[in-house]
Amino acid sequence: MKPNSYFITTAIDYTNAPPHIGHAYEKVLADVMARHQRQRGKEVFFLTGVDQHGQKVQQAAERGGISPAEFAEATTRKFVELWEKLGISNDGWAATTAPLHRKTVQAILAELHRKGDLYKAAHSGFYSVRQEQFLTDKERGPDGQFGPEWGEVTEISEENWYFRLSKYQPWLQEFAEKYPAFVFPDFRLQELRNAVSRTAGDLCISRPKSRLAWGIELPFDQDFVTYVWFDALINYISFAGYLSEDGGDAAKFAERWPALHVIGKDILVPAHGIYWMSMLKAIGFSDEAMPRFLVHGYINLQGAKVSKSLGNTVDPGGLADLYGADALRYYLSADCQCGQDMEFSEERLMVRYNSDLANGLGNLLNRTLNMANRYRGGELRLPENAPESVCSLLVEAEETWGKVAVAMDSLHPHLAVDAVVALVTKANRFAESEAPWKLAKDPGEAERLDAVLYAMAETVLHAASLLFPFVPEKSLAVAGQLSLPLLEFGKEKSRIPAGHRVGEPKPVFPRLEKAGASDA
Ligand code: ME8
Repeated sequence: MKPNSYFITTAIDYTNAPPHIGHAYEKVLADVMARHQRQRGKEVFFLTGVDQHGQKVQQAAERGGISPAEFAEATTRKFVELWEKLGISNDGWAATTAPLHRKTVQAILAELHRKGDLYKAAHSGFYSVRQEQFLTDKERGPDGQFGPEWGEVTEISEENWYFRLSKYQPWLQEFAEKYPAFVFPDFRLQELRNAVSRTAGDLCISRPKSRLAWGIELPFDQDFVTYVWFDALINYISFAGYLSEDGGDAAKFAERWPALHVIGKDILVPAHGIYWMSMLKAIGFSDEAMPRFLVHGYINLQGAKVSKSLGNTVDPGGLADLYGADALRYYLSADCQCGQDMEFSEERLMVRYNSDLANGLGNLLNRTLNMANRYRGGELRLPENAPESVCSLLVEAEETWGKVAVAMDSLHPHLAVDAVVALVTKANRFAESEAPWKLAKDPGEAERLDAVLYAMAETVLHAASLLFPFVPEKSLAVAGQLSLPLLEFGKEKSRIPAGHRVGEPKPVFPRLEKAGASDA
């Protein structure tokens, strides 16, 4: 990552089924980090998108009696609509049927073919339709059978194209030793190292058109399309300007790359950690130009992974309609330690929102504006010799910026939220102990009352600004009521000008009550 740029991607979601809460979790997580880095003044490129090719999409389309292109397009719309609803602020959109992507994939295939990294061979064996891969004895369970995770398994024999994955195994093993920080959290790196040391054989990167037509044709053999993973992984560079006749984009790619890839725990091994890393090495990326991985856990429902096939899905769009997009964003980003699994609970969503936002920031905003309007006609002023308690709250507000930055840099957004919540809690306690409603009755305390109201307003502004990446609409609503712009890193020390007049309080965070019925 270049010092002034921040390139973040998510996985691209399969378009064989509509989005679920796990997809929403990942996009919100990446969005929070992208928005935070924009506040830091970084040139952010946030890329997300959809994985439109492959057997899963072809099969789903066949079941629906429409073409794969129509099917992928219809599901893609559902993803696009959901990301709009959730305020996902992606700068790029990776849809793998786009001509630019096809061109990039074909150019890379042609290059690998030219340098002898691809070869054609016949293979017969067991094939998992669900996972779209040949299986080996390693995949058999203790009973000698292929488990249910592989779906329907059939024995087939066919010629295909292979990528010399094994050629890059020694390099990858060494790389993982030398650069342990490239995978977060640590225990996933260990998992990857183990997998690399067990890697044997090459990667089949084609499917005969007779079996699967819905993919990108190999540029050197028209009877085949590209294996969906080989195609999909390339999105991270094709939509960032890797291949472009236009020199402008190539320059942008050089500025942006390498990326931080936000992915779920199921796709580090082998797809990203082994295939993608080896592909990048094969097309000439140096060790310094290798990406980093933030590997998040799963959202579970009653302990089981959310998935359509288990029938235990929660509809993220429905939740956003019911509770508001920001309530869902807040819950997903504040209530989960990145890297760990999370048990989805509507109850928890409401508890976190009500305690941190309705009773916390909302209450602080409301009482600040009420009292500023009642006692001071809405005008704020910080007297020169402010009392110690006021100075200490203002210092705490400023120090929270550093705590948030450290938490975000160490990929712990929930700790960033904790730091802001602690600040708001302190400010509410400060309000209780200073009791401005009492100060207002004593003309001798006029200066202290000014200082207390000022410190409360300033804290609201700091907290709302720091929470902007998490709850952007709500933060803007808070700033609107203060009649002030949100603060950004580097400008966080600016003081509210003397005589500034705040607006009237209107509830920004109405308490959430159990509404029920959000199951899809
Ligand atoms: O894997 N909780 O697509 P996908 C949290 N197209 N995250 C989850 C999840 C859950 N219950 N279920 C899935 C693919 N995810 C490929 C990616 S990238 C070049 C190609 C995450 O739709 C999953 O881990 O199955 C992945 O990061 C993303 O959602 C898309 O999953």
